[in-house]
Amino acid sequence: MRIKTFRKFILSSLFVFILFISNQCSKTEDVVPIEDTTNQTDSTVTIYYGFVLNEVLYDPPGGSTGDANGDGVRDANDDEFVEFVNSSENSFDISGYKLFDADRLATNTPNHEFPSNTVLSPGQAVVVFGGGTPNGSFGGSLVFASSGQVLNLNNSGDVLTVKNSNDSTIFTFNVTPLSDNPNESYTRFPDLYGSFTQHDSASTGILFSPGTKVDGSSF
Ligand SMILES: [Ca+2]
Ligand SMILES: [Ca+2]
Ligand SMILES: [Ca+2]
Ligand SMILES: [Ca+2]
Repeated sequence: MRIKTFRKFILSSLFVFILFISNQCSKTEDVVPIEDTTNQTDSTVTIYYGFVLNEVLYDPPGGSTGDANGDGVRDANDDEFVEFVNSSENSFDISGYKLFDADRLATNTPNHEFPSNTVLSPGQAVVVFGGGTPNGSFGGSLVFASSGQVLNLNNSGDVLTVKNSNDSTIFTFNVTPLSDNPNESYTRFPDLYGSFTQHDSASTGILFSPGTKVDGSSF
């Protein structure tokens, strides 16, 4: 009787152990967590199942150089953009994900909401411009113009908030520590893993790279 009970105990312990292990595996098999251990500005924490904020242009350069969305017009609002990358090994559904600037967060009305059936392939980027009519290949990324209103990332300081389809905040990006009117983007360098740095210092002469790595190559 005692032996039977002991055997039962061992078997059920084994079962629980196997459940635990398989659960751990299923949690990690489809994601590549990003460890941003070298962040110097502490402006962002992006460790979210391989959905990485990689570049932010809150201050488009003046003149035609600043036409980031490629529509032939430099516009301080329309040419702003944010770039995200699916760095995981599986497709990633971002339908219903929302972007807010500080003003819009206060009223809970997103500047942009990704439409249904927005699915990022492994390694694919998605770029959201403030507005206009984006024109270009952008490294084969998904490209949107902000759906609600322009991104409205104030050069003097702002906070970008990203929420998922359940309206849970998944991360924020604080522009304020980087508010030095750079006339170029801030990008992670190295792409995906590095700290945010001004684009020109990551790739000389290139001021931004919507949809591509800093050197213009595809993700
Ligand atoms: Ca701006
Ligand atoms: Ca433009
Ligand atoms: Ca704003
Ligand atoms: Ca880029």
